[in-house]
Amino acid sequence: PPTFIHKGDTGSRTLWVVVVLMAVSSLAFYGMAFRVPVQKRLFHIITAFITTFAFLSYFAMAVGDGISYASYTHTESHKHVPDVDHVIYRQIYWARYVDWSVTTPLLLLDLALLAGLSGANILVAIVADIIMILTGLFGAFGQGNDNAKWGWYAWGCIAYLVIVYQLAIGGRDTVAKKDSKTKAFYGSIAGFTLILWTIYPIIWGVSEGAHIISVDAEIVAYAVLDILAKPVFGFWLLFTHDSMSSTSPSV
Ligand code: RET
Repeated sequence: PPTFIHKGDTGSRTLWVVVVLMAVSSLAFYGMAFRVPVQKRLFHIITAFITTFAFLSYFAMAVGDGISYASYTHTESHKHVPDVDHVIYRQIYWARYVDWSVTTPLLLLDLALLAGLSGANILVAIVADIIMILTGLFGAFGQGNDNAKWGWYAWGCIAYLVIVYQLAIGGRDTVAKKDSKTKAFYGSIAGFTLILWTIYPIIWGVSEGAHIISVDAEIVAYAVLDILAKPVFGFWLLFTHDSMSSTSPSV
């Protein structure tokens, strides 16, 4: 008989906590947007949209929408007995990928505008980002073929390296022409982002990928990362940006 792997109480509670945190930070970001001069408002609007999408996606997952089951076969091998194949159905929270496909490009836009990245560089980073998220989605739904699954993962990691290159090399080169405060701030917040973002494919590898950790552990791990990558990133960006006189988005 098939086995079903799904969230428990910890997962449910965690999802609701994030719903509330994303809602509260969205309201704060919209509030902050009204209080800054319109020339400074682009960062606020982008950041408020990021947590709004996250709020909607977490609301979906908390009420049980945006979730499907993907099956895989687990083969049990023992000496002297024939192998036994178990079909396992594990929950896939695909609402995440809908969220990420919109919000990670917006996060990159925040960083790109801070650094003053060119249009071409911004587009390359955003297209690589969309490829990265969609490969993760295809890999998560891989129909039991491990080679295909890790193939998708490999394409996603290559796309991620393109993003790292644009932020670390491209961003550093363009921000070098700006004032020292912006330069230092970009170094810190882009560094924070790259460290954080690198943990996502690791979590994916042990949850959707290799099915090592439970669905609850997966929900908690992504929740912690999402709170750091969206509300914490957002407050840090907006408070710092508000206190800087010279930095405004370069569009
Ligand atoms: C996947 C799997 C394929 C390979 C790579 C991935 C990277 C995902 C990242 C996600 C970042 C999400 C953020 C969400 C904000 O709340 C898709 C897991 C490289 C970097 C920042």
